[in-house]
Amino acid sequence: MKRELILGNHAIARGAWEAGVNFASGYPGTPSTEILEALARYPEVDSQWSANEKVAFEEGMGAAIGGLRVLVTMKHVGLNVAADPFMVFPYAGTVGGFLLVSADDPGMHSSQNEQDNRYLARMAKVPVLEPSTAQECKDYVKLGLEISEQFNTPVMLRTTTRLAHHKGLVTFGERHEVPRIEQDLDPRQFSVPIYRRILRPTVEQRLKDLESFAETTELNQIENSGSTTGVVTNGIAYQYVKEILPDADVLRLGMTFPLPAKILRDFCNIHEQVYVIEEGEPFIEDFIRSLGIDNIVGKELFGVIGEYSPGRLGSALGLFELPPDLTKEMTLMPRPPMFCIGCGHRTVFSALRQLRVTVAGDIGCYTMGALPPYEASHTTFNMGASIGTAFGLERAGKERVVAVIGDSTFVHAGIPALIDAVYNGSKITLIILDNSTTGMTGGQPHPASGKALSGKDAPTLDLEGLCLAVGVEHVVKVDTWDRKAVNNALREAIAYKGPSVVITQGPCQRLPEMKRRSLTPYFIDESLCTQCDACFKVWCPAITRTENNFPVINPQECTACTVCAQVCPTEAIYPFEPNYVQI
Ligand SMILES: Cc1ncc(C[n+]2csc(CCOP(=O)(O)OP(=O)(O)O)c2C)c(N)n1
Repeated sequence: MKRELILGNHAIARGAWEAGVNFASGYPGTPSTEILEALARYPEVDSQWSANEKVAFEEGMGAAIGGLRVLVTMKHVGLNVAADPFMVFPYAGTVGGFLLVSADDPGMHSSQNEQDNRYLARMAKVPVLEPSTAQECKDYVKLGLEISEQFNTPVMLRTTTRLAHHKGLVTFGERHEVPRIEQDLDPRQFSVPIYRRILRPTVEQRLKDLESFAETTELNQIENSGSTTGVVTNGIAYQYVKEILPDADVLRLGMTFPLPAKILRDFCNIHEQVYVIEEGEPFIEDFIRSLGIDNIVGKELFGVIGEYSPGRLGSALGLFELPPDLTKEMTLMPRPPMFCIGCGHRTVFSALRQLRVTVAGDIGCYTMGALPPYEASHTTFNMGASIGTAFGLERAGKERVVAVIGDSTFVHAGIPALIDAVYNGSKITLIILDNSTTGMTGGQPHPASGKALSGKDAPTLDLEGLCLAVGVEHVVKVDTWDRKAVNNALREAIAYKGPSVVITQGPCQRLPEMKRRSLTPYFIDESLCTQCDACFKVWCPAITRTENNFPVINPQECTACTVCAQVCPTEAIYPFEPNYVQI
């Protein structure tokens, strides 16, 4: 059998393919995105990006009660969006296997919060599997789907950033086609609350059955070397434990909900001291304490905030000193996060800064509008929150309130809020930054980009038509690189008597097919340059200085967005050479 060193996320995709998954849906979000991107390469699986996580979950739920094997992926906060169906689905139960991948992000590498979704699973009474290696990322997909079918329940596969993005050796297997399970849809199982009441005891019985299963499943394993020290661990932390405490006895929990009370009791009883080493919240630890066991050490030593690492755990245990923080010794150029070269969001935030309006921001690359040099976006909470927050700020008496949202985020969660703003008589201005992609997560297509996950053409949502259809009377589209047009459009929209929308258009310059806006980069003619530094205030990383203090544009990086040329008072910036072609 072939063995390869692959990403945890790619192993999950491989596991889904091998396990005969027929349908997969999700919404991009770090650290989950690569799963569906990899799965899309297998033609046997019908894989798609959905408009948001709730829709992805519901589509998966429909496919699973229709008898297919299903994988649904999302980052941890995505499950907040999908929480409504997630809490209800277990009552009806599934027909085909349904596996939800919840990718949590301890350390908030790319997230708005730290959130341990095992609590959401416990609330929904859904079993949780937690792989520790790339091989298990693959194998647990099949096991999870089998548990799902055996107990008729959705199952959560919980990963964390380091597990999702680490590489490990994985042995590949063949795909096993799983025939669709034929079952008529009985309204008594799948509809109205009156029937749900009848189903309620089933949920409790299933949980009891799963508790018994947790005591016997091979997902939970003890590695015994006769030590007096025991470690209870899970997920990626298991790999760290093996590195820093190679001689300790280890109880590795591959199933963390429901937890095996008897196994935990016995393990803690036979060890003098037990460390509970789990990234995130004290989920396992609190359960052990609830059993009346007190010879355990956990969060008070290892901490609850951020990611674990062998260094962090080893120094907490006093096994070694962490080396001094080398970065503190080095003088690095301060480099705050920046818009990419040629990014069309730049003009919008310079205009907003000048207009001195109140701006409710959202989640995407444009979140950086809150940072220097712009500092023109005042709030960021969760996806889609800009419009509702702007509405509330207006109700609280703020004038000239603007909401800024990306196209993917607008489709994800902005549309109902815009409908509401119109319905409730708001006069906010909404800016939709239409770069034809989900930029922040690496450029995934969405319903307004005209492409599907497969790369094939798809119907393109008409953003302008949609805004007009929900009742916004003032809707304007502008070229996002045209500074004057952006400024004028914003001024007019903000002055408009009712709600208004400005759609700033220009594709993300990081999209492979959009790499350069034109093949001719721009150039600064020193004979015309007065060193006024106006071009520097565009804050484009492609513009640096020569030894003689003249600004200079790196032709390899310039995307010919033209914004610096537009601000130059002496017209010293123009295309390098009419027929220039980059080599
Ligand atoms: C509920 C939720 N799902 C997914 C994400 C991950 N995520 C962060 S920003 C973003 C969308 C970015 O796309 P867009 O709004 O079009 O802005 P762009 O980055 O392209 O400027 C996504 C999917 C998240 N933070 N929260």
